[in-house]
Amino acid sequence: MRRLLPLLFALLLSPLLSPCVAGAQPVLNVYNWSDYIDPQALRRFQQETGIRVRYDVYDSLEALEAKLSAGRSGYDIVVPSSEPTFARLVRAGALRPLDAARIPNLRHLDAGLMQRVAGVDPGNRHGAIYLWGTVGLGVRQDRVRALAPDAPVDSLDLLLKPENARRLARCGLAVMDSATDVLPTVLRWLGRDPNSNEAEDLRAAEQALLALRPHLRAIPASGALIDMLATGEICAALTYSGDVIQAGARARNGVVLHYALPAAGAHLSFDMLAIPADAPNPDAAHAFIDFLLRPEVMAGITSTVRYPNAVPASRALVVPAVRDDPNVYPTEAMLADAFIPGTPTAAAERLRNRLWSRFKAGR
Ligand code: N2P
Repeated sequence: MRRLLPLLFALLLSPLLSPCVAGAQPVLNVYNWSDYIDPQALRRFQQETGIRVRYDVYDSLEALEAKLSAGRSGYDIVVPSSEPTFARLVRAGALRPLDAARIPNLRHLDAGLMQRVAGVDPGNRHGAIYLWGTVGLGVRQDRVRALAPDAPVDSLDLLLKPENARRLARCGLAVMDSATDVLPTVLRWLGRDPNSNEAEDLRAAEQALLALRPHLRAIPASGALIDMLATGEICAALTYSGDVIQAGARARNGVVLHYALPAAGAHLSFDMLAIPADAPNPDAAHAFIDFLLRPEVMAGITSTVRYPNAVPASRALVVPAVRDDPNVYPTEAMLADAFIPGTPTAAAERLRNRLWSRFKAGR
């Protein structure tokens, strides 16, 4: 009987417990870039919907792809750049088509910007633009001027010309760790096709990177790079636009940062809200996308992370210092030569990855 008692107890209690299990709090599993949301938006979503958000972060497309390619990621929301990652996921059937009827706020999206990503997702069936941005240079202009008075403070030449890099090595130089998001900019700076799959072009990019390598203090993940810029540990770095602007806002002790858009044409990327095909909670994912696309929610996100969004109605609600910063919202003229990278062939992808390993190892 003593053995049976706990069983009896459990049986008696089960009618009481089961409604609790059936009504277990729904969970939304989000996998987003680091430093890419307004924490208040997450709190508000949880309050309004009762859905608990489990939130993980990555800071490179390589990390996101590694996680997703293993399958069964368990995520309901991912935020891949339109090319190459989102394009590959669409092609592989790894994303769930969005049910537009459940995302009425899709109507707020800028049709022209959505058209720019429709090339890899006909009819925009699998994704909505979350935020977008460019790749460029974060610079402490005062430090650079002190060490190399004749070096241009607003050009990639500052970093990629070895005679400049050599002089600036003392104040710290860095390149974010991402072959996917760095090589197009280097190829373009060299006057080559940023999407080239040719071994010869990739060799030229490798030469440029290897010439820079001895002068680099670090090749950190983009997330860590924000802190290195903010603390003044480095004085110039190649990374994402909003990360530089966030670092500038976080900076203390007299660190002043500028963002320089590459004059030869900037790498433009669109980060897409998407639902993996095997998402455990697609209902919550749809509710979350709809929530994020509310103009006032988007305004809070852009004001916090300093990346532009694709919801024009949010613009008036963004804090003025961010709304009026042309590095956050570049003008048409600034983007005239910008390019959206393509998706390399599998063979070129292997070459790019090997080249990147050699660059990191410095040989
Ligand atoms: C967030 C970086 C996201 C930009 N820290 C990638 N397009």
